[in-house]
Formats: sequence, structure tokens, C-alpha cells
Amino acid sequence: MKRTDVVDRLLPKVVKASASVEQFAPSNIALCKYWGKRDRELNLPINASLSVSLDYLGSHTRLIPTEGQVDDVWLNGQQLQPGARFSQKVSEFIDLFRRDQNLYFKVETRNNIPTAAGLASSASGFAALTLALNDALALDLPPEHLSIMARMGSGSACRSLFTGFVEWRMGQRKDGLDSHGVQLEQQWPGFCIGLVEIDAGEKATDSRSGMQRTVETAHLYQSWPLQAAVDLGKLQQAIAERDFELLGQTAEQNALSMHATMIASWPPLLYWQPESVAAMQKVWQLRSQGLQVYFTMDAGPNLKLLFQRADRATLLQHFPNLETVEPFGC
Ligand code: 2P0
Repeated sequence: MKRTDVVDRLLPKVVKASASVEQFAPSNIALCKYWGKRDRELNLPINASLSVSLDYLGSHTRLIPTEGQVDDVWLNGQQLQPGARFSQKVSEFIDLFRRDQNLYFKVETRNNIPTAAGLASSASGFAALTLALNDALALDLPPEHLSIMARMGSGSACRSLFTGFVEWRMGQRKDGLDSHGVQLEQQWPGFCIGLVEIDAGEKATDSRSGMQRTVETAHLYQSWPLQAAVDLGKLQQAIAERDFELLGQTAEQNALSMHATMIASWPPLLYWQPESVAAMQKVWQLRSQGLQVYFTMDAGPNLKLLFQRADRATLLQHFPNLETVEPFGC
């Protein structure tokens, strides 16, 4: 099925641009990861995932209707060439909304997180762009439909439409209309995420090709859907019971299991740097001393630490440059 077939079911045929708009969407960190697609055109996942949104860290996107015949795309204050990869991705995504009409925009995106460093700026970017297009074209789409549209830009973007804990239901339908983010009702004040930046540079293999390579070449990947399903259940329980140890253990094992499938791909995919391993060992050492700290990692060398507010000061002594976020406040 094509993305345009899905759009036919969600959007009116004729849309028109109104005023300039600006929207924000948070980045999100998965505690149970999305890794592998059953449909690459629609970004439909092989497994359900669960994330937490990062409050103020994310993407601000402004859309200004223009008279031009191409979109004019700016990223972090820099104008991009129309042929640049990011520009093309943005324009192709806007094509889904403008359909056959001559509606072009100046698109200004600012990320307050390092771009393409495994900190999921594509998730917040496509979510913010979806929200901005919804406003600019006065579409008034419900949250599930916004999430479905954002997913077609980048899978993990479907979780960035919501705050707090978010489950991405994998769905069963071929058109993906049942595959979108759902906000969990539970809050967890004092739940903290710390970003350990090992390397903010562009990664050599993006998630899209990384997950395809894993699905196609790693026999170990066969065990992943089961691991993810079991972990999702444990995380739901941990969140419902505010069981931090269960949450941390499950998230860390889930991330390492995903990385195991990456390493077992061919050619091998190792996103870690020596400093990533050193940081993991530091976390394990702190834990052996009784500190409740866990980590998760995405398709990059950086670690995201999971801990509780009471341990923040101690943790900062060991990770002095830690940027911490409290998605639910104190
Ligand atoms: C996640 N990642 O659940 C996982 C863990 C990276 C590792 O979602 O191809 O940029 O656009 O659907 O969403 C990153 O993958 O990939 C991602 P596409 P996306 O956060």
C-alpha cells in the first residue's frame, strides 16, 4: 500500500494554506525500542514500543506560506539546498499534505538537541512538522491521525505527538490505521533522564538502513519480537506500580538486546565508541555500590541514564556534564 492511499483516508482532497504557524514537539527516548519494519513504505513496525517524551527538548518548526514553487527549508538557522537530503525528506513529507495543490512553505526547524546523534531529532522534527501542517492547513486532525501521519515521516515520530509515557501500538492492519502512539495515563514525578553525550557527530549508518540491515542479515533478530513483547509488558507493569528497578532493568536489557541484533548483522553494526563502553561500565559499577541508575541507548554512541530525582546530585558527581530532564516534574 502507498502512503498516498493512507492519506486519501485521512485528509480532505482540497486543502488551503492559511497563516504562518509555529509548533513544538518533544524528542522521545524509547524504553522498549522500535527496531525493524514490516512495511517500509508506511513505517509499520515489527514490534510495539514504549517511550517517554523529553519535555522541553525537541524541535520548534515554523511554516510560512510562500509564493515559490519549491519549499525553502532551514535547519538550525541555515538555509539548505533543495537537493539536500533533509530538504528532500521534508518536501516529500509536505507532499503528503499538499497533495496536488501549489502550496509551498518556508520551513524553519530548530532542534535544541544534537541533530542525528542518536537523540531522535527526526522524531521531534516530523512530529512538530505534522502539528504545524495541521495548523497551517486548518485540518483539525484527531491525535491518532496526527500520529499516523507523523509515523509516515519517521516511525518514532508517532510517539512524539504526546507527552509522558507513550506506547506505539504496532497494529495489524495493512494500511496502518491502527499503528499509532497512545499516551499512557500514568505520571511519574521525580523520574529523570540524563543525556551522556559521547559524540554529537553524524552517525555513519542511519536508523532506517541500520534496521533494514539487521532484519535482513541477523539470524539473532528472530528473537527480537518476543523480547520486545515481554519487555513491553514488564514496562507497563513497572509504570503502573512505580517499580523503578523493574523499569530500569527492563529498559537496559531491551536496549542491549537491540544492540546485540545490530552487532550480529552483516556487515556488523556497532554504534558504540570506546567511551560508550566506559560509561556503561561506570553505570554498572555505581549500581553495584547501590545507586539505582540504568541506561538505554539508541542507534548512536550516546547513553541516556534513567534514575530518580533523589539520586541526581550523586550522579552528577560521576557524570558532571549530564543534561537532565524530568518529564513529569518533581
Ligand atoms: C526507537 N530508534 O524506538 C528506536 C531505537 C532508534 C533505535 O526509532 O526509518 O528514525 O524514520 O522509521 O524512527 C529511530 O528510527 O526510523 C528509532 P524511521 P526512526 O527510538
